[in-house]
Amino acid sequence: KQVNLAIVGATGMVGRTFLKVLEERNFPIKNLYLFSSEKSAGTELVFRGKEYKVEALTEASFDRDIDIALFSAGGDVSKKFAPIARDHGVIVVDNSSAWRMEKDIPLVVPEVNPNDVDWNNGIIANPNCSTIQSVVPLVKLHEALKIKRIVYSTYQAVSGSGVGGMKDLENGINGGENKKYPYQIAYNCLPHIDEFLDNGYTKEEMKMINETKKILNDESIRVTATTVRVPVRYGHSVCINLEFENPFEMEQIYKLLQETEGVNIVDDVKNNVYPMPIDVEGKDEVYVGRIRRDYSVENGINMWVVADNIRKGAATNTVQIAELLIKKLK
Ligand code: 11C
Repeated sequence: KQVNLAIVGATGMVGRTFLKVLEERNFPIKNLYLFSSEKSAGTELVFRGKEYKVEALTEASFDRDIDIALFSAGGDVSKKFAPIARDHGVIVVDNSSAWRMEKDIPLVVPEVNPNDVDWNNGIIANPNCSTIQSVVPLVKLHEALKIKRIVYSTYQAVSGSGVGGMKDLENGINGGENKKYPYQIAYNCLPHIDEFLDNGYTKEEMKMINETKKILNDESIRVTATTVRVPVRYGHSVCINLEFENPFEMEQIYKLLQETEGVNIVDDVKNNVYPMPIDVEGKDEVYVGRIRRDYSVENGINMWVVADNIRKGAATNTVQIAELLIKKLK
């Protein structure tokens, strides 16, 4: 089935990556509509060799025959326009944090909980980038061994903060000022992603904690997180410490990870082989290495998980959700 597809936030970093991913994956599009803020309207973008003029998003934008809309224009735009689109019969796949924790809105990673798209009421949320890459390798481990506790420690790229983050890194390297971050990011690490909350955690940390439980559909898992911005352009890394209910052999862990859709194991420490952000730029899979037993607890492991935050962490996952929808529309 060919669908009429809209992209909201088409000129942003994720918006432009939507176009690339849709083209690469041969997404079946009949008509394509591109929307942005007033400021970026008029920009010309190329899709499958054809030029499209980006239109300013207004309340009338969905007065046409649109099946699916991919949103990546920030929480405020999603809060206002996703319900308008839904009321016009459009199914919205939203990359912002606006709807993720709403009870009646599914939060989907296609390799983990594909069937949750079935109970959508016109809006489906795409998780936070560091959450997406973290839960992909967990799904089979949880099914087989039951995860009791997760400790996430992240090393997140500046592209997660959009163009402003990229500029701060570049300026910092050239001795210039930072504008996006409170401190220099070049040659530094900031244990601070998004705002601090009253409980001492950042919003990014609470996203990882709450979204993980929702996607794995298990409120009993104990989760904690520390999220850190590092001077890397693309590719988030997450050190994941897991504690299981059940005992296991390490061979079983490797086998379960090998069988997990979307996971690539890159783990040969004798030859200094492990995943690195520099190697995953432009890739859609989640790369896992440094897989080893945690000897400090009875049933635990550590692993190092790297993925392109703009692709699997945002654009690719959103497009994969739209692909699931198309299968169901058939
Ligand atoms: C970062 N994870 O790296 C953030 C960016 O909730 O979609 C994505 C924020 C979100 O800064």
